[in-house]
Amino acid sequence: MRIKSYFSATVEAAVSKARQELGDDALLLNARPSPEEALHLGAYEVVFGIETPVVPPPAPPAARAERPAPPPPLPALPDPATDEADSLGGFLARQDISASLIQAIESSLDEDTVTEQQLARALSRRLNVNSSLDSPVAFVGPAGSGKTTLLMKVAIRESADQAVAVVCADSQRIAAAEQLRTLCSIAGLTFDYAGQPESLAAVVEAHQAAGRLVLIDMPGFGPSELGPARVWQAALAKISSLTPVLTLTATARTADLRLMVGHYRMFKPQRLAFTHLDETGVWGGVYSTAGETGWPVAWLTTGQSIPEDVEDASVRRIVDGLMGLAGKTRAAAAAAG
Ligand SMILES: Nc1nc2c(ncn2[C@@H]2O[C@H](COP(=O)(O)OP(=O)(O)OP(=O)(O)O)[C@@H](O)[C@H]2O)c(=O)[nH]1
Ligand SMILES: [Mg+2]
Repeated sequence: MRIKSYFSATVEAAVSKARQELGDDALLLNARPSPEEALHLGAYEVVFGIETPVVPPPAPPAARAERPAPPPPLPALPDPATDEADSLGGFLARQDISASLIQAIESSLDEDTVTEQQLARALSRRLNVNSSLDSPVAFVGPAGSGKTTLLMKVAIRESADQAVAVVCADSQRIAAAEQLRTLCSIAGLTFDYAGQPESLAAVVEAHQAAGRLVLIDMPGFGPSELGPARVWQAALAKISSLTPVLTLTATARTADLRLMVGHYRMFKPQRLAFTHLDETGVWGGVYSTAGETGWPVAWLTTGQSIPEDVEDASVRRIVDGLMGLAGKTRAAAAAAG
């Protein structure tokens, strides 16, 4: 599969330009506002994949020709303005996939002959998912990353199958506990507060003993709050079979997510969750963080609505995101007016 970008003032104009050149068989992989460095080419970028070379139909056999002439080689599509987007590496880089993963993916594929399915398989190989819920879960991560919202979505969904207790360990933010207590009372969930690190393990164990799945809401710690972060990490370490879920915003850049992973590694995350996927079409941060850490992705969230906007992560969904199927849907909607 070859990949080529077209830029224009509107998605429709860029798509029509691409269709004129590539025909109807070319696959629309992504449509989005142009990156800053390509804005001079047009406000929107559409990315097309061309699965099979467009070869001119063979000339009718000459009366005396004994063997058909070999098909001409695939003509190159030189376009200095879109040079970067024409390569597989350029496409992956635009998705903000980390350089080391791009290198690994490129070296496992033959760029000249690679099909969309082969690329999807190569991308899938580095992903794990796991959204099972059978031991206490603590939602850790940067301030404002969507921990509490995700916890409530998961708690309400899971409460259909088992008893759930929500434990608030957020003593940092004023009214955090009250907000969560109110949400739990509306949803009919058991709520408890463990404002002191020393009390956390006992509170969790009491709910476990009562047969409840315990979901723990942790405060977010900034880079300058390493002291309290260590204290709470030690408190979490006392809970047996705990699953810490590092909750990150999918809108952050891959490099920033890597910093967050470094910062929160002390909590020994066993899973990842990504929020705010409704606000981005770029999945490289999700992919690179999961690929580089090897931690399974548990949940993806796509909006503020509790409990609707959450889904169990699947490899297919993440790979589709990377290949631009979300963009394809948007472009189709835009083209339909
Ligand atoms: N658009 C969108 N907004 C989200 C999503 N998840 C959470 N939010 C919003 O993001 C904001 C922060 O979410 P919280 O759940 O309070 O984040 P938090 O990590 O608990 O924040 P702290 O407790 O302050 O560290 C809220 O306004 C949420 O409604 C999502 O997937 N998409
Ligand atoms: Mg919170």
